[in-house]
Amino acid sequence: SSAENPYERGPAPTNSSIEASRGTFAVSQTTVSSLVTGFGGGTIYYPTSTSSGTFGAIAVAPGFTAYQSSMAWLGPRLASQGFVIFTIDTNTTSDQPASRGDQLLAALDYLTQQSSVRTRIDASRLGVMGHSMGGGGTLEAAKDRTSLKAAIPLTPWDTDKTWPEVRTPTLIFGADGDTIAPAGTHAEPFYNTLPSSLDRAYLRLNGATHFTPNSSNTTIAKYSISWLKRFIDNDTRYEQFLCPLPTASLTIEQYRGNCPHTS
Ligand code: 9J3
Ligand code: ZN
Repeated sequence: SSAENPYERGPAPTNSSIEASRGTFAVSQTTVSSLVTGFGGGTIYYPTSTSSGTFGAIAVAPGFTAYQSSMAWLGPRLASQGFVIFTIDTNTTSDQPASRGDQLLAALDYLTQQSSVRTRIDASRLGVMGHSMGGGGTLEAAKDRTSLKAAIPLTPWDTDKTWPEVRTPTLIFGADGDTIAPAGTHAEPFYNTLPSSLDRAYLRLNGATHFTPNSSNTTIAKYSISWLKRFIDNDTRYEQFLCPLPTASLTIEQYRGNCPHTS
């Protein structure tokens, strides 16, 4: 890590390093029992080596009727870039977004205070991600805990359409073909109602559905890695992938955001 930024981890990034199926850190994993309180257990993916210092950590929630397995691809993909990733199950698969938000925060507390990897984590650098109702839960968690450093809702669903309370840098993914949480009534108003002064971005996936975030996806991965590196690690080496704003492509129908970033 550099003298300028004690939180940067791993080598200088390139477009191919953020598109790769794995980063440079070997990853181990450990299971958390469903008998814990506050959430439904899960799997922690973490860099195996302890020689690079502590890491930022992110809890990841699934959508309605779904399990941690639906988000499992993000575990090794993100942890191998230098994060501790906790994919969780919810108490019940029908829990609503506000409950999923509380469960994401309970999972982060478990991770930093009780888990077997707690000494590997920097408890001041935490984030949340989630799919669909778990994406709504991601916004709910950020609203409830403004100290979070990054939030990434993936094709989010919530009955609350307005998020002016959020203070956490937030990257929202929508999908052009989403008929369950249509971007025009979920992801887009969620983005539009975040404070305009906030570091925020909206990426509308092209040729995608509500369930695109449930399988390995390079566009989701590369911009999630960049967002987490930029705002959890304060790693400005990744600013090049976020600013100037990405242009439309085969996989990006639209990208909106503020640029340059303020935090
Ligand atoms: O995948 C999701 O969490 C979908 C949200 C949904 O189906 O809401 C309808 C009740
Ligand atoms: Zn609201």
